[in-house]
Amino acid sequence: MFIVVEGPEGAGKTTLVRWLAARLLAEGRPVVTVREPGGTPVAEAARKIALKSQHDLSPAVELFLILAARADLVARVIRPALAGGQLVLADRFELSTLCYQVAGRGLPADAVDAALQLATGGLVPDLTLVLDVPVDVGRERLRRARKEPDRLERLDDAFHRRVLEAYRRAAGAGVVHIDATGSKTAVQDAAWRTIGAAALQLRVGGES
Ligand code: T5A
Repeated sequence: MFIVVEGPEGAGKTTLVRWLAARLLAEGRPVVTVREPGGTPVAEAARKIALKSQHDLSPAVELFLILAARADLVARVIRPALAGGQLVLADRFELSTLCYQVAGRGLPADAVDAALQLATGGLVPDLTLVLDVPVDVGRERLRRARKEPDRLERLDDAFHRRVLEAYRRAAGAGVVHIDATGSKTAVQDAAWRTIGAAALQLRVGGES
């Protein structure tokens, strides 16, 4: 099973991914956890440029850095883990690119779709949990956490509202929206219930 946690800045993705990994492990279900962009030496190098570069990067350069990171991560970590029957839990994946680089940066959707296909070979998550928080709530959480803002986090509220609206429009097989304005426990409970239901559906689908 391939599970992705998505959402805008400060939605609580990393917090939830860590909790889910620990809970799954406690239930005897080891999990391979990845965060995007990153997760291999090449992907970490691309991440550093995409998020920390002091140079001016065009939206296309940003896209190709992120997709280079994803192509390497998919080939070296995600596909081998899934092929070995392991559960993979990702902090961001393809939906981030559609929300940040297409909706946020304004790159053309068709061209980005084609590039995504090339980068992932068409790998689609079984379940995508989209954590929903308003832009100001996410920003306030990151401010309190004293996280050093990266290139994208420093962009204005209009950019981040476009990203959020794109997340809110996300739909399709396996996409589930979770209100992430509540407590960590409330978000964890909602995510855990959703994963349980999705796992059951996959099992039933696999047997029929
Ligand atoms: N990017 C990435 C693209 O542009 N395109 C792409 O295709 C991809 C894959 C990655 C950046 O890359 C961009 C998007 C991003 O700008 P990152 O540093 O890896 O950046 O971090 P993000 O994924 O952006 O994660 P954030 O730093 O925004 O935060 P999270 O992971 O959503 O939130 P988290 O868990 O770190 O929590 C933040 C704080 O809130 C608290 C936590 O304790 C923490 O202090 N918190 C809560 N507080 C109250 N209630 C809750 N329910 C809470 N949940 C967490």
